[in-house]
Amino acid sequence: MSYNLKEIEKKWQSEWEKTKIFSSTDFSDKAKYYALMMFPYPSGSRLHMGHVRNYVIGDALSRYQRMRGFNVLHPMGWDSFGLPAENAAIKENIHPGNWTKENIKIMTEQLKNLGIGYDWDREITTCEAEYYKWTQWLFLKLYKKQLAYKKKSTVNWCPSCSTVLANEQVVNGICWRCKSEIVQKELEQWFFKITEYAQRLLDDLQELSNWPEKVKLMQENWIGKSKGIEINFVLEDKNILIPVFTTRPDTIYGVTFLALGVDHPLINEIFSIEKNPAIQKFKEEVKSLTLTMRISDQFEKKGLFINKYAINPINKERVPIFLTNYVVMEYGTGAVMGVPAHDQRDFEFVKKYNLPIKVVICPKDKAINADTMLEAYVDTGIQVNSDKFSGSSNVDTIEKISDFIEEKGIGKRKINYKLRDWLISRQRYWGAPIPIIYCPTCGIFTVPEEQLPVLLPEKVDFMPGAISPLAKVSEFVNVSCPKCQGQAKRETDTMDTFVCSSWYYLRFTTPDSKDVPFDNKIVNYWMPVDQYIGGVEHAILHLLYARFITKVLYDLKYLNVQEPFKNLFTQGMVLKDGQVMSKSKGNTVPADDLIEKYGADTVRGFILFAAPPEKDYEWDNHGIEGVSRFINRVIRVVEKFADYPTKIVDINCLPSNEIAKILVKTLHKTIKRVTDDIEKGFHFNTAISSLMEFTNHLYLIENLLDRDLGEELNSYIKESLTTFILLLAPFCPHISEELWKKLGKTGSIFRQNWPKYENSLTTDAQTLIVVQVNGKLKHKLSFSTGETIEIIKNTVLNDIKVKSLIDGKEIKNIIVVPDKLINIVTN
Ligand code: ANZ
Ligand code: ZN
Repeated sequence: MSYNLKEIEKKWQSEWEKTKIFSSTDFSDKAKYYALMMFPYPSGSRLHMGHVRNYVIGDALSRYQRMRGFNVLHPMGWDSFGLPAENAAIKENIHPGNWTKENIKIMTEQLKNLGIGYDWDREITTCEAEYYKWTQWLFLKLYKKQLAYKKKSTVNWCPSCSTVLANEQVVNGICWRCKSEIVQKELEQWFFKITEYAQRLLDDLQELSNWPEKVKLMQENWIGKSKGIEINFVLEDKNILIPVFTTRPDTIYGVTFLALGVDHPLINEIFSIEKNPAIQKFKEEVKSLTLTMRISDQFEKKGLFINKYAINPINKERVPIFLTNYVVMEYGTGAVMGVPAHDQRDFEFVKKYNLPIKVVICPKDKAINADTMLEAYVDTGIQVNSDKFSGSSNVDTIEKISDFIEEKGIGKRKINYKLRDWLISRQRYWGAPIPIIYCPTCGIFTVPEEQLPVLLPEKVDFMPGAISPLAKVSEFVNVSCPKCQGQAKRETDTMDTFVCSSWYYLRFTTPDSKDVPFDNKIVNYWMPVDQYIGGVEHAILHLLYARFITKVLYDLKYLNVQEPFKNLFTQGMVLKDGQVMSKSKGNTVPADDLIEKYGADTVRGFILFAAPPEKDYEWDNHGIEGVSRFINRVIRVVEKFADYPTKIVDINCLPSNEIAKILVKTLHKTIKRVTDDIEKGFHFNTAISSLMEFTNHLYLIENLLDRDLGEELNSYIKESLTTFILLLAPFCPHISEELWKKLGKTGSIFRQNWPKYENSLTTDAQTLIVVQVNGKLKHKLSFSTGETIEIIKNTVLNDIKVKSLIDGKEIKNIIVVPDKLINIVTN
C-alpha cells in the first residue's frame, strides 16, 4: 500500500495547526460547547496508555461536537505548582521551574503526535506569574469576604513531604501523595471557610443530574450533614455549661458518663495544666494519634477520669467526666454524652473503666439485661426507664424529647457538618505565595491588588525543613508596611495547588486578559463547562473545591453560574497486571512506541474500542492488530471506489437496486448507532464496532459480486463511503481527513456537518403473519418484511403458545406463505 501513515499524520497535524481549525471564537451564532479534561500535572513521564485514553476520549468528543455544529472550546493547560516538581528538583538538583518547563515541552509534543485538537492559543500554566497573580487575587477576594482566615490548629503533617495536608489529602492516616504516615502538629495556618457553603454544596448536588451517582454520594458523605440537638450538661457545683451534640436524645436517660475531647476548653477553665501532669501526659498521648485513626472503629478507646461530675439536665443525675481519645474537638461541641447501652464506642469504653450501663431502649418483645449484654443495642425499639417517655417508640421519642428539651431551655436543635474548613497553607516553595504582609505595629495586611503578583523568588534553597523555604529569602520576606512604611514581613507559606486548580476552567475563557482574571462577558458566555472529564480520584477534593470557588465568585457577582460543571464523566483507569498504570508502579505502556509502530489513528481507535470508557481496562494489546487491519481495510476500499466512474446519487432515498437498497439501510442504521452511542454516554467502543460492521458489509458486497458492480452500485458505495468517513473522523482523525480528500472532497472534514439519518431507513418494515394449526387461525406473529421461510418456521415452532397448541402431536406438514401465513398440519 502506498499509504505512509506517519507522513499523513504529520501532514494533517501541521495543517490543522496552520489553519487553526481547533481555535474557538468567543461568541458565535452557533451554540457553545465547552469540553474540558481535568488538566494534567506536567510530571515528565512519557505519555502512557492510561493518559492516552483520557485525552483521546476528550478529543473524540470535541471533534464530534464540532461537526455537530457547536462552537467548541477544548483547551489545554498545566497544573504545574506542587510537590512533585519540587521533589524531583531536589532529587535531580535542577530548578522546579526548569523541570516543569522541560516536561511541558515533552508532553505537548506527545499530545500533538496523538493528534489531539486543542486550542493551544489558550494554554495556561499555573506556575507562571500571569496566572498565579490571579490565584492571589482570588485569595484577596476570599479574605475580603471573610472566607480566608488564619488560626492555630492541629494539622496533618507529612514528615516526608515536610508540609501540612488537608484532611482530604490524608487517606487512612497516610499521605495521599507519598504514602507516608501522617503525624499531628500545632501550627498557625490559613484556611478557606468552605464550611459556610456546606448546605449549598449539598443542596446543589440535586441540580447535577448528569453527574455519576457515586461521585455525588461521595460528596454528600464528605459534607456529612447530621441533624441533632445540643444539650447543656452542667458542671456540678459550678455554673459552667458543657453542651454535648447528639443525634440520639432518645438515649438521654441512659447517660452514665460524659466524654470530652482532650482540648476541651473546660479543662483549661478549671485546671492549671502544669499542676496536672496526668492530664498533660494523656493529652500528648492522644495528640500523637491521627484523626482518622481516632474515629475508626477498630482502635482502643481510652480515657482519663478528671475527678469532676456533670449533672444530666433531664433527670439531674450525676455522671463522671472523662477526657477520652475518641471524642474529637473538630466535630460538634467536642463533648459527648456517654450512652454505653446504645453506642458501641461508649460500650467498649465503660467495659474498660467499669462504669454502669443503663438500658433505655428495648426490642418490642424482649427485655435487655445490662449486666449480660455483649454489645450495644443500636437498633430501634421501645423506650424503657425513660420517665414519661417510656413506652413509646424511640424514633418518635427523638422528636418528642427534642421538643421537651427546647421547651425547658436546656438545649437546642442543631445541624452539624463533617466538612471542615479547607486548609490552604503549605510550607513549601513551589506554590503561589499567599499575598499577606505582617507589620509589628499595624497588624495584618493583604497585599494591595495593584501590587500583585507577589512574585515567587527564583533563587531559593528549596530543601524542605520545618519552615517554608521562602522564610530564608530575606529579599522576599522583608517588605515595608503598606501603612506605616516600617519594617514588615511577608507571609512565607504558599497556597495548596488545589487553589490553583479551583478556578483554571474560568481562565481558559480569557487566558490573556491582563487586568482581570477573566472577562466577565466572555466567561459567562462559555460557562458552565458542558462536559467535564476526569478521574474519579478527584470526586471529593478538586470537584468540591471548584464548586465552592464558583459559588463564591457567583456571590461576588463575577459569574452567572453557581455550578461549574454541567456534565461530569469519570473515565475508567487503564490497569496493567491488576494495578493502575503509573510511572511510580513501573507498569506503564508508553504511547510513543505504539504510535511509532501503528500510527496515532490506530492507537486512538484501539484505546477507544478496547473497553467502555467508564470501565477500568486491563491492558492487553492483542486487539490493536485488529484495529490496524480495520483502518487498512477502510483505506483499501476507499482507494478502490474513489477512482471508479460514478454519478451523483441521493443516499437518503431507497434505490431500486436491491443491493444498494440494503447498503443505504445499513448506512443509516450505522449513522444512528454511532450517533446514539456517543450521545447516550460515551459508548465509543460500540460506535467503533458499528463502523467495523459497516466495513464488513462493504466487503461482503464486493465479494458477492466479485468485480464489476455496475455504475449505479459504485455510485452508492462511493457516496456511502463519504458519509462513513465522516463517522470515523472523531476517532481516527488523520486518515479520515486524508480519505476525505481522496474521495474528492474539499475543505477540512472537521468543518463538515455530522451526517443525519432518516429514521424510516433505520428500521426494517414489519409484517404480521397468521399462524394456523390445521387450517384454523390460532395466533399472529410479527416478522421483518421478506423474512425467509426457514426463520419463520423456526420462530413459530419455538413460540410458547404454538408449542402448547401442538403439544404431543406429530407434525405432518408445514406450509409457509412468506409475509402472509404459516399453517402447521398435525394428525
Ligand atoms: C449520644 C449517643 C447515643 C450517640 C447513642 C449516638 C448513639 P453523627 O451522625 O456522625 O453526627 N459525637 C458527637 N460529637 C462527637 C465528637 N466530637 N467526637 C466523637 N463523637 C461525637 O453522630 C453523632 C453522634 O456522634 C452523637 O450522638 C455523639 O454520640 C457522637 F446511642 O450522642 B451520640
Ligand atoms: Zn505597619
